[in-house]
Amino acid sequence: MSPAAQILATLRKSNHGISGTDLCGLMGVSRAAIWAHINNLRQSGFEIIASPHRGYELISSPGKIVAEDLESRVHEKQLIGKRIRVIESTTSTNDEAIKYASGPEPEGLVVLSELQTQGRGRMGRKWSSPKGKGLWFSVLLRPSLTANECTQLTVAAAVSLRRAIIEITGAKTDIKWPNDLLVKGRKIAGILTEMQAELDCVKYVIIGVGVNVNQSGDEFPEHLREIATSLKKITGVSINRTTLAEAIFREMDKDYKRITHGRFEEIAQEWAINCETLNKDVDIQTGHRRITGRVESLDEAGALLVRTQHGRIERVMGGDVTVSK
Ligand code: BT5
Repeated sequence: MSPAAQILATLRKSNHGISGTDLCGLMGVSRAAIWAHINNLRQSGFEIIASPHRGYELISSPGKIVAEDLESRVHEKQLIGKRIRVIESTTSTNDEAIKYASGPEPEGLVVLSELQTQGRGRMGRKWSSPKGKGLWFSVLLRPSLTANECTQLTVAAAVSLRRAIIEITGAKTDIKWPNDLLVKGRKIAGILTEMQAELDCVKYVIIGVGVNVNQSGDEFPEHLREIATSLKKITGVSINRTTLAEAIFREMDKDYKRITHGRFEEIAQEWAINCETLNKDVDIQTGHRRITGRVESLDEAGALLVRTQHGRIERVMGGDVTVSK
């Protein structure tokens, strides 16, 4: 953890303030160094007061996302979020994460941007990512999975996101296989999994996550107004994005560990309970094929098992699902 993140974590724990001397002792640095870090944090928008009796106190955090703030909230045993990069603007956080993935960067890195100028969905579709209104981030993973098994990671991200959203906002979302979270049929979050694999050996996987947090109705582009929604629209209040991101990273970390310990079955069960696609008649466009049938279950790799009109089971690894009315 960086010194600034350490200071924030300590201030948050000490409800009644902490003296400069105690902070120096805890961190093993000089008073001047503490002073410099506190001043930098103030410049980033943290309100920190210093008084002779109570020492330093954290009064409020800025509305924007600050890497040190997020870092200070990540548990030391957590892999996802161990390193966090926050940028003001980029084409797509998946592009940024891919750059790191091509180097020696270990797994667990999160790249988050306040604005994406070319946020993307699957198959070249666009993802609207207005400045400061949502969580637009990508997680770098290097799992020991086959390329096919990586569907598990998308399924896992959906259940992690769902849990974190309920915990922080109370909003209940439905999962639409493989990568959508919906509220009353409107999309509130999407996941884009991209990977690099050679001979079925996965070099890296990037899990890109977009969550609509604080857009009001007219802040969505016209073509999305009827099909998208945000947590603010659902709950009627603005949501603290840092608190939500903290919960999402924690829940994603739990599910990633379940997968790496061979416990995907638990995720599949949770998915089944919350999935709007299960036991429904569907139409699936996958590549050039169209499959019509009833969704029966998810298999151990995260693929959808669909019983067609002819009674056959089709295994679907990816595609666009339309639930028949
Ligand atoms: C997705 O694709 O749902 C994946 C979205 C992933 C976005 C994240 S943000 C961080 C990371 N960096 C990126 O560049 N991407 C990831 P798909 O299932 O193909 O859905 C795309 C469709 O969703 C579009 O064609 C629109 O109809 C709709 N859409 C676009 N922006 C939206 C938004 N903000 N909210 C809800 N729906 C949206």
